[in-house]
Amino acid sequence: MSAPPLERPADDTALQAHFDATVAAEHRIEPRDWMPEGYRKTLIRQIAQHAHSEIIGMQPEGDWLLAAPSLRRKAILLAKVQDEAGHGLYLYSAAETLGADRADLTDKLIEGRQKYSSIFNYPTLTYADVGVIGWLVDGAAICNQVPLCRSSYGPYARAMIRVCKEESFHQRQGYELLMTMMRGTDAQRAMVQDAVDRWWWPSLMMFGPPDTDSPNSAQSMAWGIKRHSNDELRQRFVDMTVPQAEFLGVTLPDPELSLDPETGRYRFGAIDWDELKRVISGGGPCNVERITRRRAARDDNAWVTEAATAYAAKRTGERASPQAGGTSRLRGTATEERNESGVEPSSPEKHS
Ligand code: FAQ
Repeated sequence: MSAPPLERPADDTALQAHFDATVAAEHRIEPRDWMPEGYRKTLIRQIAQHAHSEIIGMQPEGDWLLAAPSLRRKAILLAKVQDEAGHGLYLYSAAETLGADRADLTDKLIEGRQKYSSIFNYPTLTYADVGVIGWLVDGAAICNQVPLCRSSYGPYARAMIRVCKEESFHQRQGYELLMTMMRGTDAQRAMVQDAVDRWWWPSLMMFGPPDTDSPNSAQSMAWGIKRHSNDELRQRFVDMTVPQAEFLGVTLPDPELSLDPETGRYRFGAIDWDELKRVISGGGPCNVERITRRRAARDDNAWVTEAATAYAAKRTGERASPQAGGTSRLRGTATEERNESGVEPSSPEKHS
């Protein structure tokens, strides 16, 4: 809920005061409300990175779609990967409410001017990786994203509600897959342990740099965009996951992991922050592959966007701009329309 609107035109000071009061009261900022430019830019940065993560995040698991070990596993994985695409779409739409252009955001991703989560730069070597991504990566995403359902920006917070429901389901499917493998052969148990060994530390890095080295956290928390610090969420994830690992029967690859009897929280070993920096800045095992594939998807499928844009423009009676498809694309959509409906399109343009 947004705070009641101002009754009279106000200067920037009054608008700022109204914004501050809305955030302090834990009400929502909505797209047409006044907001400080820094707030808008920070939201576009975070939401765009989040959207890019969902879309790039389809690739590691997508690699296993053709090699899933059964029809059931294939159907589950297909549904999960499609969900990630949907999450990307909600998030790009939320960024658009702030004035961002989706095609521009995609260009920025491909040109390395915007980030996506470090975790998706690691390879999926065996089918156990699919289970471990569900359990650990979706588990970490849930820890991070449930508080974002209370983010101060309305469209982002509302998108997170549905995303989190679906991520919970993803996490359970991952855990169920791993439980099944752990009840299988020694070789299957070894595959699960190997996948856990490779994904544990990168999962902890998903939460971002330590609070002492997180330039955006303080302001984002003051604005109610982030609700908890990176370290706090990382600790919650460890506390939640250790008992799950014990139940599963795997060992987490950290000899320093131990329960602190005084706090009831788990102590864990030092994270390799140099690795996070390296992966974020393009030096992870799969960064080049991920972006190359994303670039190819944008370029190879540009005609679909052009055709859809031209078709939409024609339907609303607008003139399609030259960039939005050109005559050959218009011809294609007109033919499809005629074929489907059995009548000529209503546009007065001549199509051959
Ligand atoms: N990877 O000052 P902070 C998922 C960047 S979705 C890459 O602490 P902030 C679903 C950070 O952007 C996973 N970059 O930044 C799924 C900033 O860069 P900038 C994505 C990272 O924003 C599951 C700089 O470092 N989730 O998994 C990372 O306050 C399975 C300084 O950091 C979200 O995006 C990193 N790990 O906090 C899909 C959630 N960490 O822009 C498929 C929303 C930090 O200044 C399969 N985002 N950076 O150049 C957030 O909560 C926050 O943006 C953080 C970072 C916590 C990620």
